[in-house]
Amino acid sequence: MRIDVVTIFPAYLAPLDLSLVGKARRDGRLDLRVHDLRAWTTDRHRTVDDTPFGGGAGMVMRPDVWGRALDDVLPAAGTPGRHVLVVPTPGGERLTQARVQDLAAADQLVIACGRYEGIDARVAEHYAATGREVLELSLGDYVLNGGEAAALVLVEAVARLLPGVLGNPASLVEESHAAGLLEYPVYTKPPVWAGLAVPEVLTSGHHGQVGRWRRDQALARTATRRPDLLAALDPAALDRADRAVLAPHGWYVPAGAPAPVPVRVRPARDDDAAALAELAAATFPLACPPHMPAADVAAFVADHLTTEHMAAYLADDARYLLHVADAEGELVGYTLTVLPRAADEPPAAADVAAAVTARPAAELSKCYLLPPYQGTGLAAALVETAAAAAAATTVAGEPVAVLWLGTNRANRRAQRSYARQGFTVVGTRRFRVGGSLEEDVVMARPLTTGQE
Ligand code: 6GU
Repeated sequence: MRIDVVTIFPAYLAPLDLSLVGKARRDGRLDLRVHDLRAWTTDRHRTVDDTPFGGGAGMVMRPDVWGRALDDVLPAAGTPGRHVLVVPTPGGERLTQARVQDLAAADQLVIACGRYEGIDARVAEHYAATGREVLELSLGDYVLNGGEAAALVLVEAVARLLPGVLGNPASLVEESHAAGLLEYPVYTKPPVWAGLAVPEVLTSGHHGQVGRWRRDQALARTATRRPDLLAALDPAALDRADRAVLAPHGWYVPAGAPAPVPVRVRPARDDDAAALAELAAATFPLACPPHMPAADVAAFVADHLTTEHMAAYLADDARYLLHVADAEGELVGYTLTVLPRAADEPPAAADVAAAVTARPAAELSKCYLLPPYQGTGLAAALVETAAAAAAATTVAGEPVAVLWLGTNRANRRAQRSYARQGFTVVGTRRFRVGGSLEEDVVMARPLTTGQE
């Protein structure tokens, strides 16, 4: 590959004689030429800049000087091969590994390093208009004094992808950004340093477990440091184990979605009431057994799940806890937890709760998800949040110690899911849906408070 760098500071590019890039040049894999822009000036002072039209601070690089330089360095329009004019500028497209890979496949890069306030805008316009590929690139959201540092970055990033430049091309496969994820942490000898031991799995000799651990670390790091990269992942690249790692970081892969989605489980707010009612009306029928008359289902929704009901639950936070799964503003799941009444109040579901325990028990009355989110791990996150909130409440000075729920006997999927979340079957109950009297399985799990 050939790379030409045009700059008023050729000495700035001296490091490109060193290390892998220097070796690639000596080996003939990279034909790198650095040009002094002032060679194309025509005046005694070798002037490359002038004051900006329209006024303002600083100086702008003259298009006539750049035009003579680039006409010499770029091949004529229409020359076979891919010749790219790269203009580093903080106003350019953000440089990514994907773009680096793309540029590594070109025949020639001509990097035009601007200084001062930049190069007269007609330069990029002219070379694009005459059929050249022109690419304005930025390293990131900060300002450098000129394009030279960016040229160093680009040459190194491109050169290491050229065939034969890296000693071990396998290291290109797993490195950060190659798979759309940040790289896992790496360790070497000694096995204990500064009191810190290398993670045990890495010395175990289990290649499968090492691979899984590294993948988990890469996913977790990406979730915390670069959530923007997760949002761009293809779900086809995420297996079940990957999804299980992402869920506790608040990322879920709903069925049919083009990418993982960040979902926040949070207490419901008063202004969620209408959206909650809509979600409840959409999800409740899906959990009813098929033999249940539609009219009974509709009656239940009208009697328990309207905006007014939700507003009433929200207003009575001594009795009800509502949590929602908020997917970037869309409610995709919710729980309703009913706190126990004090001993001197008429017992609500005391028949069931008493069967479970003598201690205060809260009822997980509702836990529903939109179908695409079922099986994603989001139900567990909702239940954990509801359980933690219930455990943090007290009734007549006693902490709520049990979370229980009733779920339709026919809904085996729900029962399996609750069993995975620590619930065991403790009994049955009758549950009225409109005119239908249904048999529920009652399940319960103990709650631990933060202090225990
Ligand atoms: Cl490519 N040039 C300059 N001058 N500043 C930058 C940059 C480029 N990328 C980030 N900041």
